[in-house]
Amino acid sequence: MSSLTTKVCVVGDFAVGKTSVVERFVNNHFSDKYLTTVGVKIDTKQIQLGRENVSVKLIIWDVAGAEQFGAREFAYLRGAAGFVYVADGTRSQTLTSARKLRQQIEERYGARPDVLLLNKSDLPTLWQIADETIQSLGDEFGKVYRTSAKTGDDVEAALIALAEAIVAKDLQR
Ligand code: G3D
Ligand code: MG
Repeated sequence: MSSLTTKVCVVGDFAVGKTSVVERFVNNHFSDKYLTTVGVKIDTKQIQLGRENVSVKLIIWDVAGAEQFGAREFAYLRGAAGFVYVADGTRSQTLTSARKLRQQIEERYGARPDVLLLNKSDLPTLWQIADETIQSLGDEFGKVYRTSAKTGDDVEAALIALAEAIVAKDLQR
């Protein structure tokens, strides 16, 4: 078994659920009492990828939301091996923000493995993103998941998919 430590950054608009998704993944817990993250919050989580027989320590940077990243936010992203883009499925403009951010980040740091989380899937009656849109997003982002930090749905699957993509890229070098 080989091991690897890797930095991933979680980015997206205000209140899409970035901090909640990380809390769910790291501590398997959901709380609706978060304060807006100031600047950046860093957590770590060790996972085993059975297929690749690799142990991965993810260092997860939860970067506070902004539609347009400034110099400080971009500095936080330096050295990231992969990105978790988060949008709120009940607010379609947050998907536009995630796509813009992805473009900006790619221009600056080059292409990196990524996943898109359309979060708050536990709120189907408020959902604003059509299935066809979700399918076409698969051409843009590495993988797309409908997640819920509240129920835990697909949060772990999404983060594991990202870790697998990072490991696959690492093994190519
Ligand atoms: P952010 O870190 O992207 O800014 P937060 O977002 O994790 O702080 O979440 C913003 C709000 O969305 C919080 O509610 C949080 O409880 C809620 N939220 C996050 N993920 C989900 C989810 O999957 N489902 C539902 N229903 N709500 C979610 P408040 O009320 O504290 O603003
Ligand atoms: Mg936050």
